[in-house]
Amino acid sequence: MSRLDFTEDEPGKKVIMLGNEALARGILEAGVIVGAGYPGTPSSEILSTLAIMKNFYPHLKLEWSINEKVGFETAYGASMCDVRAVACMKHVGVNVASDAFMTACYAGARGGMVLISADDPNLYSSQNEQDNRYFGLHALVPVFEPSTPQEAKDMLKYAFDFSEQFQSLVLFRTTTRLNHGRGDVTLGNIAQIDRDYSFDWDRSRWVCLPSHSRVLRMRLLERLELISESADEFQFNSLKLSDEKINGTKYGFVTAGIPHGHLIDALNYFGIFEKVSILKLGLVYPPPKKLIKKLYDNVDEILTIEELEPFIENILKQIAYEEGLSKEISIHGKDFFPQNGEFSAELYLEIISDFIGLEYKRNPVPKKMLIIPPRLPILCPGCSHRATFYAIKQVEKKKKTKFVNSSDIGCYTLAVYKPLEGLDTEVCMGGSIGLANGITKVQPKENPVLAILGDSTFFHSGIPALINAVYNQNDMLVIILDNRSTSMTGFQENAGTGIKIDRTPGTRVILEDLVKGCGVKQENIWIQDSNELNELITKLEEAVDRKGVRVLISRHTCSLIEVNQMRAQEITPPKIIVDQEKCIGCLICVNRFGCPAINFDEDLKKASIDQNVCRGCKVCIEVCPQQAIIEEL
Ligand SMILES: Cc1ncc(C[n+]2csc(CCOP(=O)(O)OP(=O)(O)O)c2C)c(N)n1
Repeated sequence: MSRLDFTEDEPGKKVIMLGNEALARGILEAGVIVGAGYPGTPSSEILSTLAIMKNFYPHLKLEWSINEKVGFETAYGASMCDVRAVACMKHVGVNVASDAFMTACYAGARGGMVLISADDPNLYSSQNEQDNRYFGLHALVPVFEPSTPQEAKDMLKYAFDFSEQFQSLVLFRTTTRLNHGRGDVTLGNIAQIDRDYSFDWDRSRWVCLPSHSRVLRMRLLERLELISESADEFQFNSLKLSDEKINGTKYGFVTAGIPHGHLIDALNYFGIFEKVSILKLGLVYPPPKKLIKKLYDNVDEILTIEELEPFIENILKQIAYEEGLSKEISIHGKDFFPQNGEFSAELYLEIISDFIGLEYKRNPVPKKMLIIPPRLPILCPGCSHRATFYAIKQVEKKKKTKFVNSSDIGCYTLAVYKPLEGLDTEVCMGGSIGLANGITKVQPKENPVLAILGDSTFFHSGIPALINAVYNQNDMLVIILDNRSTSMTGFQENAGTGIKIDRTPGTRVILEDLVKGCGVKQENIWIQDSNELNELITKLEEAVDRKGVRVLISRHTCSLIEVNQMRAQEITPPKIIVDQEKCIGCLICVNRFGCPAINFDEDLKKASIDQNVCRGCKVCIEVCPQQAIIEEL
């Protein structure tokens, strides 16, 4: 395997890196051994980059864990053995890990331990836009936030030293722009940590029963106090003071993370960078009180710029109150910047000009700008999920009823849009079966309740909800869309494929055995290839009619993976065409099935198949009532 730049052992070399690659590099340079987590945008490339690095640094022990709680615990178990360890996840993953995190913070870290939370302002690929800095406040754990890929690497490397120095966990918050942006990064030394790793048999520390945890909580508070006292010296905090006034007022700004770079650009745009004071935080919690007081002493008005919640703003206001300064200094934040979304460069110019009272005219939109029409996200051509949702619709129609389709998070969530409109709920991973437990208790029986989720999601958090359904006799039909992949987040392997993160074989977990193990009766389990549409409809009908907890595994490899496998084996996919003689222009294939490979000629009133898009799944052959869609042999 050829080396990629981010794997080089060449300190001083400058490399352009994705933020997540820079984070992985920071982990490598810190001498971390164990890395675990669960995929989720925008965090996924951190562990997968480490998996590439493992080819050259075999000391790395990595895994895709089954969910974020297990990922966090895997890393924390390693920390108990004095090993440096990292857990990586997206912001909502921290909700899943929080049960472990909220108590692990008491005993703290032995080997340096960092939890990376990749937050997603603007919900580019998430179900909410929660601000996970509050998890640090909640758990009394320090929160770091970097502004650039270089800083992300350096700050993360330092986070492991810091964690060991204070025996504290560190919550490392990034946002999508940092994770998925690129920048220059200067490579550093790759630390080799020479220690006798082994478990520390200290029950008073690791057994968190009440009598121990009362003591541990006092230690946690003492630890936070020590960190607070050192926060002013934190090497990634900086204070730039200016004595100049603008229109008779001395202005100060406080930022952290991505907003810092945007602020500098905006100040330079107005030519006022030298005229304002700026406090940049790398450690956003606990706050550096002396630096903050210095800023208060130097300015009249402060604007805090942070994406999502007024986290820093509230801390600043609290300190001003404690210092008796709340009437003398005005601290702004969410009265200027929104509490939602990601801030555009334009927004900084508008708001900063408004805050200071500067002239600013919005840049006119160029007349010849390319306007891209808004398009809904759609399932891929050949996606087996389309076949399953189409089959569900057919059974619904046959039975002249409406199902409650309690669903989940994965590629299949896109089936919410026309023409499939196959989802009625989607809240959080595993929520499909969880919600169905409640819906089925009260919904009239003429509306069968379906819980529809993917294979990775079932492994992640569907299992307890299924056991709950069996135990409590909550009638439902669970449909597991087994495409043998965690496709939505980048085709990561999972327990069902049995391939580990470094692509070596692990032990495969057989989905149907698992379902049976959850207590579902053998006669209530069906397995069907999703792309064999007519058989799928037959089995679905049977499963809908049955009572109790039933599970149908609709199985077909993700079409993107399948097409790549075919290419690798130089297999040409079947060529599917429309027999123009037989096509009557009924539009069922377009308006009800909705595969993007099928086109319709409005003049000829005939369908056709775009061979550049079609993946040869053949499902549309069974969709066409005229038998006009055929395989060209
Ligand atoms: C708690 C949590 N962790 C991670 C994610 C990110 N995520 C969204 S869908 C998904 C998995 C989808 O895999 P699967 O269920 O197999 O469906 P597929 O996309 O393959 O159809 C993940 C990891 C999330 N939304 N919530």
